[in-house]
Amino acid sequence: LTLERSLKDALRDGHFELFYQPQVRLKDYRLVGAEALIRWRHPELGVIAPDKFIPVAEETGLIVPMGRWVLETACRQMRTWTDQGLMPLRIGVNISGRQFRDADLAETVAAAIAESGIDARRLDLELTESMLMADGEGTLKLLRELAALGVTLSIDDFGTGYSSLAYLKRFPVNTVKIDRAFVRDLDHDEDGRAIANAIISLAHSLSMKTIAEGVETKAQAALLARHGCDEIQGYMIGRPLPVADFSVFARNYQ
Ligand code: G
Ligand code: G
Ligand code: MN
Ligand code: NA
Repeated sequence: LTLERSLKDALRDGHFELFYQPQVRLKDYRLVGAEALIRWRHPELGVIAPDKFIPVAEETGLIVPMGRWVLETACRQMRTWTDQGLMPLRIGVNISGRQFRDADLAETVAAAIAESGIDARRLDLELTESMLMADGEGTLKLLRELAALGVTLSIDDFGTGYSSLAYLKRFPVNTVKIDRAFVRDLDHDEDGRAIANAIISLAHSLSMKTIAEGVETKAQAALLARHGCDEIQGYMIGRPLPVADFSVFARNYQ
């Protein structure tokens, strides 16, 4: 209950902040996007990671107004970077289960796009497998509604959920984000490489793009490039950074 109260106050008082983690295209290492990742800048405790408060925000429903703030802030940031002449970047925003089930999600996304005046095609919504698996018809309808706004859709942490591949082709999803567990396994053995290769091939055969998460080494990037993976994200390229640091990173990148 105290954490719930503190989260409400933090949202009201502007103590949340978005960090941005760079995403690059493997064929030429161009910076193409960034994932927005929420942080709580606590006046006494310092920066608090999302795994410490997102679950409580989910349980209490606070994730809905918090998620609206994330969408609005990410869209405004994209607009600011565009106005500053920074290269056009796509921004990925994580959507939680409760947010996805909220009746106003499409309206919230549309409002954030309209208010900021950004190109909707540069906003990517990261969904998870479990959200897509939940309820066939309602899910499909919502995904179509979101896609109709012009945004792109990704499946986050791919391979960690229900792992039913049948639904992939039913839904208007553009990108598969390969979970970092599979990227870690690339180094270990032939099986790890076979799994990553299979995910990339599957995605491509369904006309979807792939982004590998948690890429930490050049060896991992080289293996992913050999398997035809489209983009990478991870400490090898850059950690999630506060806005000012990300701006510097982006200007100095390559
Ligand atoms: O930034 P970090 O790697 O610690 O994020 C951990 C997890 O928290 C991410 O995998 C992501 O799923 C979740 N997360 C981060 N930012 C947001 C956000 O703005 N909204 C939601 N719903 N989840 C987020
Ligand atoms: O949306 P998702 O839950 O995948 O959020 C990504 C999380 O993974 C963030 O919390 C981020 O800090 C973390 N992360 C990003 N890059 C790397 C990496 O290269 N290695 C590891 N171990 N974690 C990473
Ligand atoms: Mn994500
Ligand atoms: Na992820």
